[in-house]
Amino acid sequence: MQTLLVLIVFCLGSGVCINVIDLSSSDSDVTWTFESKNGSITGRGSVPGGIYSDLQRTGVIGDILSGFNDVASRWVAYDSWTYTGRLTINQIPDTNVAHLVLEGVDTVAFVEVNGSPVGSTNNMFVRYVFDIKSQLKARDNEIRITFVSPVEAAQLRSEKHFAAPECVPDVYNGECHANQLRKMQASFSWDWGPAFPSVGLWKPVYIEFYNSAIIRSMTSHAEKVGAHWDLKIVAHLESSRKRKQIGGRIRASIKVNGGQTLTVDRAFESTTRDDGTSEAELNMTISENVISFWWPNGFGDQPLYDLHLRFTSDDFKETYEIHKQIGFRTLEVVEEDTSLLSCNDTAGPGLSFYFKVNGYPIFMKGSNWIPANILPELGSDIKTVDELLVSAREAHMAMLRVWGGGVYESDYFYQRCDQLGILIWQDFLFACSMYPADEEFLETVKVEIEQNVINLQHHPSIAIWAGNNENEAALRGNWYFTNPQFIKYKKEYVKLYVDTIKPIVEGLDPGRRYVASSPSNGKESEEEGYISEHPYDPHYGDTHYYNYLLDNWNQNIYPKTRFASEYGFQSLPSLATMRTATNNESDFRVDSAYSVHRQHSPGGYGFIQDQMNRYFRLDKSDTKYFEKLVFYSQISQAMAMKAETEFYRQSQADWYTMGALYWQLNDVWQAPSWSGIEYGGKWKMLHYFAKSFFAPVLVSPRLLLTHDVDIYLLNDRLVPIASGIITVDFFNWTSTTPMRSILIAANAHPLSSIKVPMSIALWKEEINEVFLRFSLVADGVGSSPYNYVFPIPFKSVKGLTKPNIQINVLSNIKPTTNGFRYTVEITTDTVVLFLWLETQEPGRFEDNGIIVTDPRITVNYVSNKQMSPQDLEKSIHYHYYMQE
Ligand code: BMA
Repeated sequence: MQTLLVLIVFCLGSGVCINVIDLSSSDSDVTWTFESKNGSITGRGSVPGGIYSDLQRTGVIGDILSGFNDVASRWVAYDSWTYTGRLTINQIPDTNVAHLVLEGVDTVAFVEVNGSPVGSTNNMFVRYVFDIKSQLKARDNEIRITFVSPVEAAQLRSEKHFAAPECVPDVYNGECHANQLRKMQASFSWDWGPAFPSVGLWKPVYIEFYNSAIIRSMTSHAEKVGAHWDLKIVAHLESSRKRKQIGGRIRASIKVNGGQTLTVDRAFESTTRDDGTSEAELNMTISENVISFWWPNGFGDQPLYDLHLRFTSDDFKETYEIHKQIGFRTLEVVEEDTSLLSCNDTAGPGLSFYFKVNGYPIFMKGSNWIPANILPELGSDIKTVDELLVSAREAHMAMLRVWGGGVYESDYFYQRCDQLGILIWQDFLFACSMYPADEEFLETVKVEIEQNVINLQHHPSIAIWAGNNENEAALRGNWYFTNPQFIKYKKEYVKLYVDTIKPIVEGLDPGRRYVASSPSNGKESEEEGYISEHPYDPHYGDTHYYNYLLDNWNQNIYPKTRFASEYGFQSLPSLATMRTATNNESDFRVDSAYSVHRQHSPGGYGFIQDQMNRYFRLDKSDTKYFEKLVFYSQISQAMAMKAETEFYRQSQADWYTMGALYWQLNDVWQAPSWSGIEYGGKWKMLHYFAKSFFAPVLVSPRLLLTHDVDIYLLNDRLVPIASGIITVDFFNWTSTTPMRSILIAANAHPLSSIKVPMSIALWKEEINEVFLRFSLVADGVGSSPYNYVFPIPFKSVKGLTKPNIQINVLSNIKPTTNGFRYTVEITTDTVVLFLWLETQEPGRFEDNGIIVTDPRITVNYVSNKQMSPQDLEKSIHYHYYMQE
């Protein structure tokens, strides 16, 4: 059914306004349908949307994340699909320009309006703008977008422009040659995710009508000069291709502290490029007295300032206005001779690699972000993005790396990062592959980089750009047997990341560092022609480190690095999360076809089991083997990441390591992976542990191979720790009363890791029976989590006994901003290892996987549901580690 379309008048302020017709399927004035190539499958389509979600919604395929449905529904990706939008425009606005704007087309498609071709697309990260003035007609109109199968398109391009690898490993159940398409690379499968090579209009679609020009986007550069900020604002204007000149008045206004609004306004006239674009620049000088600094999470607030930009054209007096929130902070990536570091004389030769924010060197704590959903149209879901980012903030993270195999995230994502103080290490979207560098490919990449840098540049959260994920390392390391063609691939690498991408980024965003790859040796890679001899050189840049063969809880295995931008270990998701993918109890075995299907990391379960067997004893014939494996795998992962992360934080003291971003924050399906948060949002033990191992103030021990224990005091704050007292309690396994305690005086400079000048020698005779607990009391330090040393594996300790645990929910329910906080009291008569609390009720415990060493502790439980303490108490069940 077609209805008469409503024009949205798009402008603020005075003057003639711009008309926009929104073509989202949620708008009742347009109907979208999809159709398979031979017409046998049709249905109502969604825009923004995609073919998998449409087929799922219309019941043609089942839940795509259930069972083996990724493979069972692969036919979808082999077919060609057409999306048709029908709309009735009663009266077409009589304007010079009528543009069809497709914010995101996934990926290779032909676009027709009323039967006439208007253009084609080949890059899902590009906004396409097509002139449809001569195609539109009064009343009924039809927009048709015909998608080529992405699998076929990739194959076809690969025949002409092959770039290694041949394909992903078989265990991924994936598709080949994702590198040929400018499409989310992980949509062809990854070692943590299924292949859903989708097609569709994954972002908004609309028609714009105007006469002169619009402001498509805005970039802003704030530089601190003496007692003021120099703010340069660039309006990126767009008009029709036919227009040669744009002229009018451009005005910027910003609301600063004290409610004052500052405004600049000027006349402007410029010649457009062939594509109808042009820029207008405005400068403002703002006193530092009316601006507050934006800080990363944990170091201060995140004040944001409303910036309005308005363009009024001379000829038609049309007005167009956009609005962004900006923040004021200085940020530089410091790569300087480490032998000259004033704060450290043990960093060895080479260059530092750290982020200096507002003049302070900040150790970056965080993780790596993969898309929030395997279907790109769902990855921007506000609730999911919000929960993940708030979870990151709660775990004291100040940086996330948006990894190169995903997408440029939604505007909402970056706005939330601005608000939450989460800095973004933004990869460009090339990952784990060689890439072609033919003309067609480079042309579309240019547009992609330009549009996305312009779109993201104003966010205070964006900290650094990186050309790709691991491609320098892959070429140097011959991952895909490219050595015989090393020179060819190196040439293409340089052509893409250095000759093409780098100048665009640096031209549009001169203030931010662009590194060609992550990991790389930063400046040193540049000196070595971008493919350095040893991309993992600990003396330079960032590193990625994975080792599944050694004992991951042993801090002595970890390598030095200036900045750890990836490291990780897998675990299984909880049974509750797995049950959203299968109800078949026989699937819950490591060797079931289902479990094998979900594990994409070759040898993955073996590595998890090896790690687990080092510390726990678990008999394969145990009737609860799988359930325990899930639990132990989460403990193993949490403890491994704790060991490694604290190693890096400690290493600020010697090697001047200045970052720890573990792999990976989130998940796209219910499967074993490196994530700390399961698909659906449930925190694994790792994420709870991150709250502690990333705590701003932490006593962090290192157990050496000699059984000596070094102690570090980590102070991730802008103020010192003065007159601190570290308490080391010696426990045996049978009691919550320490056998003896040692007190050590310790101080720490702001933003430092200090090795306490006293280590503890554990006697060989006692290591089977004792463990150590570390805590800190210091003026001005509100809280610092307990920390522990467990000298030998849990399976071998002597004296661990079954605890008597009582759970009691207190009656003091406190309202919070979006729910209620309940206090759960836990009492025990002895030490409890990894106490894991669960309830079916909605909400989250604020702490979990707890090492209980006090006879009474309390844990908060936060829920949006109001219930009686008794009901909550009854719903709580728990488990913990007990020797077999
Ligand atoms: C890294 C990442 C991903 C991968 C992860 C785990 O190197 O860049 O490509 O998922 O390792 O293997």
